[in-house]
Amino acid sequence: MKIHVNQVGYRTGSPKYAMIASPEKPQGAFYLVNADETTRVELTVSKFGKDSYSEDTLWIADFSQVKTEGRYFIEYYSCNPRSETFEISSNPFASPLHDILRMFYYMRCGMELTEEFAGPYHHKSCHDGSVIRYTDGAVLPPITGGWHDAGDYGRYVSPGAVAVGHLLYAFELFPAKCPALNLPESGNGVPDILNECRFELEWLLKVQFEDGSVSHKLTTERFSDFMMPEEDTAQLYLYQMSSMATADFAAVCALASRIYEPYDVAFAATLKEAALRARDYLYEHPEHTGYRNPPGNMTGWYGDRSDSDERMWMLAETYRLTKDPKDLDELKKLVTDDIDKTTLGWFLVGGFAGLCILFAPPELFPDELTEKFRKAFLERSDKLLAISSQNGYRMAMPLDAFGWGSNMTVMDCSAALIVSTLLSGNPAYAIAAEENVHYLLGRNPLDRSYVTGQGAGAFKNPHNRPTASDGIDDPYPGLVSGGANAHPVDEPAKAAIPVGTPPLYCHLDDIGSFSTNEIAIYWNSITAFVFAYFA
Ligand code: 9MR
Ligand code: ZN
Repeated sequence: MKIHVNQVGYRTGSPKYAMIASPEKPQGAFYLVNADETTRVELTVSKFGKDSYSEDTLWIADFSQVKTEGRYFIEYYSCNPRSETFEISSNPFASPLHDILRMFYYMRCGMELTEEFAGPYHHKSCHDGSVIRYTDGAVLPPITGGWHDAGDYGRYVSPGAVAVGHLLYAFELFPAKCPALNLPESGNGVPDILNECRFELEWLLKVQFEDGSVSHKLTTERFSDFMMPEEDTAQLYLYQMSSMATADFAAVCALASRIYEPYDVAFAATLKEAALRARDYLYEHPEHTGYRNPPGNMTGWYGDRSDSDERMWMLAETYRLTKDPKDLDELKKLVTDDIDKTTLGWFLVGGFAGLCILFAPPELFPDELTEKFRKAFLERSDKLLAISSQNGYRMAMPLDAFGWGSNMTVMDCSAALIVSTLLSGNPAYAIAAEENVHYLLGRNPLDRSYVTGQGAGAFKNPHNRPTASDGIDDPYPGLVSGGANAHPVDEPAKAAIPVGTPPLYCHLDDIGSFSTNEIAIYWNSITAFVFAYFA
């Protein structure tokens, strides 16, 4: 028997469940015990039965009625087994949110991370050599700044734009929740989440070409071996444009222009000018220009089948910024019945258009357009509510969605549910979103918290080059793992996880497992969006 809990904590006022996996009906009672073992409350336990996501036979213990703050664990039959300990408190998610947001500082490229801010993870400046422009072979001066994408040291435009998009919308919708981060810029009068996003935005501005189009990525030809970033001195290439990168760039620069306007008028103007140049390029080039790695280039592909959703996000943001009627006309044409309107992913970005339109000042966008997005969020969320009530771990996430980076999908489902609560006032959606947070923080068959440093079972071996090379046992705090992947492609995971393993068991905390245990900026950023709502 195993008792699975969120190992960080539950909010005082929220429903609180522990999942008990046991092939047989438990004969004894379950108790919620406070950590100094002075109080014990017997819990009501009900049978769930066989869970399709894990194939575990589950019982669910309900301790929603306990509202006294403190540290607790759940115990079976006055002896064993015990769950990990956790907190019940008004805001258990503030500490993980801080670390999840501060992760971006550790990902900064092209500047020294000093001991003052990076502690033991300090390292020298990196990736600051000259750059070859792939299209014509020209040698360019260093293009520094931006965040390393993930466990590799590439810098890719669409993933970077999407990560900034998550963070800026977290700031716009939940400003009071965004904490101070102790950054080199802290104390300059600008909220730290904006200080951190600016580091990426300044880099994005450097990879726009003269004609307004935007490079797809700036990387070496192939992934480096495990080494510190400053040791990776292979030649950097600024690769060719893609329409996906150009549209994501235009969208996030237009969004950022409106967000930074109250803090720095000149920066806002620069962002606006860059956004409109990228938009105008795309007006002149209506065809989808996909990205393919040229011969010899083996770094991340980040391909996309369609750029319609990226153009839709761009036009929503540029229209909101400039009120140019042409943008609205073109936007309306793109908002078809079929286009995705709710996803905040790296290749489906329709949800960002949704956030832009749904939370704009009233009357800016026509009602019938707003209504299409509202309906899409509510319909998706109703499906997720039904799914969550039908599986034992209460995952508000489809069973077939456990691929590479599934924790992003888990958090994306939560984000859609949160938006639906904001739109409808119905708390049921946010409650389902919170069940996914419990999964992320350890309430799963592996007892694994997918955020480093958060919870007794937190994963420790992210596929992350500095973690492999810095000689420090603990990884950076606040990293979100890619998560369970029912179709792993790396050797360690393929060896450890037999084909047909139930999705919730398909994770390996191994530094070599890039398809289940890598880290990425946009996995952290969407998690930050969700945690900013609950914190
Ligand atoms: O996050 C990406 C995931 O959705 C894809 O399935 C996977 C394979 O194409 O690539 C992931 O992105 C990786 C990128 O290509 C390179 N940097 C590391 C990213 C995270 O694994
Ligand atoms: Zn670097």
